[in-house]
Amino acid sequence: MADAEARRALKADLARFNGRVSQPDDPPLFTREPEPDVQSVHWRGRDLMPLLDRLGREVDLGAGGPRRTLRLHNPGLAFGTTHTFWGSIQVILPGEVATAHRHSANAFRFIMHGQGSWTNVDGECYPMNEGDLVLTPAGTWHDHVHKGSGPMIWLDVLDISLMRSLQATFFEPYSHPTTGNVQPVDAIPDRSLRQFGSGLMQPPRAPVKPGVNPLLAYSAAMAEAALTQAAGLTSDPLDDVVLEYRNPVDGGPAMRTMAMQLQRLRPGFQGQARRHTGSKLYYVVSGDGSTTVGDQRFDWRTGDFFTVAPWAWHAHSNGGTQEATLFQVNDTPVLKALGYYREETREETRPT
Ligand code: GTQ
Ligand code: FE2
Repeated sequence: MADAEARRALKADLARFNGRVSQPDDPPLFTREPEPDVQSVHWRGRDLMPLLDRLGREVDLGAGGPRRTLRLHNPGLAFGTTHTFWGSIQVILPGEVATAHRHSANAFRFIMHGQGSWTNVDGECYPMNEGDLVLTPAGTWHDHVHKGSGPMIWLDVLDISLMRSLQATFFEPYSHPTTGNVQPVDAIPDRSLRQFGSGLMQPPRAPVKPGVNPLLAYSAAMAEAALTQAAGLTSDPLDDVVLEYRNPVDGGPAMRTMAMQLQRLRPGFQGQARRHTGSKLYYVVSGDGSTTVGDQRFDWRTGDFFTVAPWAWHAHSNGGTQEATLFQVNDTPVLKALGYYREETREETRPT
């Protein structure tokens, strides 16, 4: 009996007992290199902004913990911005409250526009102004309250795709006997910042959990000052001036599953090409420039977003006359933790 026939016959008999044997027409078990479903995508701010405006005007923000968001959808996937995380743009209007809840997904916000909003994270309150980064680690209660005037717009990133693929989804709406569906504010409303905000000096006996970042907010002013200091170093061949938001206790990534960076590309910078496992999303904070990803070229400007798919060659450049600033989130902490991280760089400044 030919092998193919034997396999077919076995397939039929094994099926009754939830067993399988590989068939000649099955796709290969392994590919030489990653062949991701995730696509590298460019979203233009000028396309999204009018639709965000409509979203704010035409879509209600109900109670019970829903959010009013525009999701950055990856066309290669059933859901998600990449196969591990979701990036969404949240709109909240003056006087509105996004009520409290908690979930097993890790989340953070990077503020795009507006001022006067506050996020309450487990009783601590942090302002959300342009360029601020606020974390809501897995399991923390959080609500957002907008006390300012004019719409607030921020980028939310949550490791929802990863959480779903691991089938570890938990969600709980909040309820409090006196404050209802928003949390009361602690007597020390910014405890994590007071304890860990300097980064360099910390209370020696503050309790911390291994791997969990106790610092909940990184202000735009702090990040800008750090980036200005780093600009005095030798240019990084891949990223020019780049800093990672770090857990001040162990120096690890800001979140367990997601690392965030801020970088500045100065005029004339031509970055080396690299590729690595893991996916990333960029938000253009200011300026313009271009990134080649595989055989695509994204000419980006302020307010744009783009993703880089796993193992895609990519290189940044700034051919203009102004500095450009990019915020980035990536899922490499997951790959590193599990031993799946790999990277390569090319000497040339352009992928071929
Ligand atoms: O603000 O808590 O974009 O729970 C998606 C889920 C934002 C949030 C999102 C969420 C939130
Ligand atoms: Fe949430």
